Amino acid sequence: MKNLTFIILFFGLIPLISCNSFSEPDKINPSLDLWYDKPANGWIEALPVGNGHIGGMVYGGSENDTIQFNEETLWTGQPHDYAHKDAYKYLGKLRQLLWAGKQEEAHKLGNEHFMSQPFGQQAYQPFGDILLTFPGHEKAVNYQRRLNIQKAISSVFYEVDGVKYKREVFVSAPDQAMIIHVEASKNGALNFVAGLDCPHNNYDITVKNNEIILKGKANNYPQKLGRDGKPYPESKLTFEAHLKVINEGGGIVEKNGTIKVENARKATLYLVAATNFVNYNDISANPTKRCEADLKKLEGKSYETLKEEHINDFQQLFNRVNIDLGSSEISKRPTNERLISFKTDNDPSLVALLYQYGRYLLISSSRPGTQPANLQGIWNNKLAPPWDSKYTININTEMNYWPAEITNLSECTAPLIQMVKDLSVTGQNVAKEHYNMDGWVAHHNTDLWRGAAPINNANHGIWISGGAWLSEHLWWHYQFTGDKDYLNNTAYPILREASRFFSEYLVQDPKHPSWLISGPSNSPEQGGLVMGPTMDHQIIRNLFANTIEAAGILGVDADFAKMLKAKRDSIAPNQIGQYGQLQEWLDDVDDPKNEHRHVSHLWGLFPGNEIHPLTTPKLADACKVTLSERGDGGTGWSRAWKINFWARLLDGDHAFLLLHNLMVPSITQETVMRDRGGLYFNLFDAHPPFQIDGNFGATSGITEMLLQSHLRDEKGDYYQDILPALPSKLASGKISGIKGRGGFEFGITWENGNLVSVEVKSLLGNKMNLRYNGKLISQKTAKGETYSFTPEDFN
Ligand code: FUC
Repeated sequence: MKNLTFIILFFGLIPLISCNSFSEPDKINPSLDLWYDKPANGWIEALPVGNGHIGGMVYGGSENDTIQFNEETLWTGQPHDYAHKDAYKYLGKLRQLLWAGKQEEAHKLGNEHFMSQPFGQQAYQPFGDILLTFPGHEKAVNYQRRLNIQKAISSVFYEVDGVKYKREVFVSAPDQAMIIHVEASKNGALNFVAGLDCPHNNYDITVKNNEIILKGKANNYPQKLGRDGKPYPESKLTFEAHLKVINEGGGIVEKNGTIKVENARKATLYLVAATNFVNYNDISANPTKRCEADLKKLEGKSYETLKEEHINDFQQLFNRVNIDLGSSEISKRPTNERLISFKTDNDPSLVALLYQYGRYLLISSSRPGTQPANLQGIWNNKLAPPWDSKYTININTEMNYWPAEITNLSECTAPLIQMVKDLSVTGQNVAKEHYNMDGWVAHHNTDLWRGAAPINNANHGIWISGGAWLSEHLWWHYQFTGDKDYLNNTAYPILREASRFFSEYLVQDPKHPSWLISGPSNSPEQGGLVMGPTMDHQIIRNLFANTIEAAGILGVDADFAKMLKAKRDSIAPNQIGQYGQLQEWLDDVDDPKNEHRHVSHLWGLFPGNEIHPLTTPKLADACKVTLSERGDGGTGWSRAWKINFWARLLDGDHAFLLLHNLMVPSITQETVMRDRGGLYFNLFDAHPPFQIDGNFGATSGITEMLLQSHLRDEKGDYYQDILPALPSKLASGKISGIKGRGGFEFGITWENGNLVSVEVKSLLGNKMNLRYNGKLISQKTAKGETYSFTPEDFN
């Protein structure tokens, strides 16, 4: 009898036990949580989640929640060759006009005969919205909304009539789906309606078997005709998403294209999405089959399993780097409040949060097999997004990938490498049609269809270094990984063919017959078409150097490399002008009052490596003059670039000033082209409007304050410069997991502005040149070994 009472009591308790299993929110971590006490007021306050394939922006409203979502391949347009047939016939004439000082005529001729067909490229598109309605929840109290960037989970907590509610949203890479989990602390208290919406003109929503199915066809490009009056190719991508709802307790009703969950305790929703896109040249996939296959893989997996798989996968990348810059009481406030008062506060953990946020955003928008992060990563809610949310490759796309190798996310570069590979094919035809030359070339933008011809307007669209700059990233990947198979099979053929183009393209400068120059081109995006902008020369010099070195490592193409070396030595050098500035153009025409956002001619300082205070002090001083003239403002990405410049000039405090200028709240949602960069409350970078490059550029810039590895000794081994530009505002801290060229991984601790200890793991067994405060430790290393040093070890 006693036993029976026990059994009855025990089993009677089980429902209560499970009721009580509702888990409370974790403690806020000021370096790893974005959090707010209100739902998002508009898209740029929503919180981003993603797996490179699907992106979501979670608004977190208690009564009405919206998750706006994207799929990486949903663009306007179709496979298309943008090259302008026989444009090359005008190349000679363009050069003659520019040499004769007839720039306007050159622009006219360029616009008539030399531009992409049509003039513009296509646009990245939003996919749809998940709409969740919780009747009566407008009364929510104790509301909290957050994004934990270490677990990559966005969540919402609140209470209504004494019942606690929780929502979690993440996008899983291993399970290729967005997962939404909703839960109440009381049995039967969960009631909501789930629906889908879509901004495109042609779509259809049906409901069956607990699934809402959205099928549609992408809208055409928002404008019918390009600037040349020619029509944009129509859109041929079709898309499909399935939202499946599984409830625990209660029931489900399908009604009017929605699913209603009644009197449940918990429910999990799965969103899968796909298009018919296979690659830039093939759109033959079946989105229905893709969605069904993705959903099938989820069958039988509990929410807990999916969550665990997601966290494990995400942390395998994210947890490689830890940063601790200290925190204080004020770091505990909501993120929007921290951002507003950052201008006066000492809140270094907000810097740490922004730093890791850049890594979070890269992992969430760029995974092997996906498209690279575009101007907005993977997050876009507009049918006509700013600059089409495409790939601007005269700074922005490259900036997206500046933090990838140095912050231990080499894998995330795979989509960029694939894009360059595609461009090396489409760009071959552009090299033929526009220049009648071999190799490949890409201009200042590209899209899903890998357009490589000059777009928009001759005055800035004819810029020939897009492919060459992207190729620098292929070389970086080798410098950091030492992967010779990759160098041989992927990188080298692309570098070689990019170099082949420029070896034919460079032309003798009539004023300095011993110089080779580029042109027609421009210094992005000002001054119009010219012959010989400085930036082109710096980029081409690096491209040739990387190609020559790669050929040497692989033991191939010795004659070709010799020819490149001779040409490289003749490329017009950097010049210092009348104000002591680095000249942006071949002629000394810089305006000291020019505050243009692009500082292209400092490419050789960063991300290039040919200018540095230690190796070329005069040129480095000239860069300082230029930077001082340009000022400490600009668009979000412009400020981010300047953080990196000042770090390379070894001026940590000035670098921090730029970081500070980037970390100002940007309140206006829609302002375009106002050089007032900053951050939105969700810490997205504001050009404005939202443009993700500034986030990535900031993460790169902070890393450059702590470690630089671009200089080399006479044998070619890299110097690892420890704390080369430490700002006084970040006087104490530690970081682990960041990487240097040559395959080294670092753990660095510093206090009161001084190094305390450094640990170096040698990943490839290369010689190590560790430098701190001008002192050097130079030694051989064994692969896999870790070496520890204190300041006293440097001499
Ligand atoms: C370039 C920049 C703009 C903007 C756009 C996407 O045109 O000059 O500022 O970032 O790319």
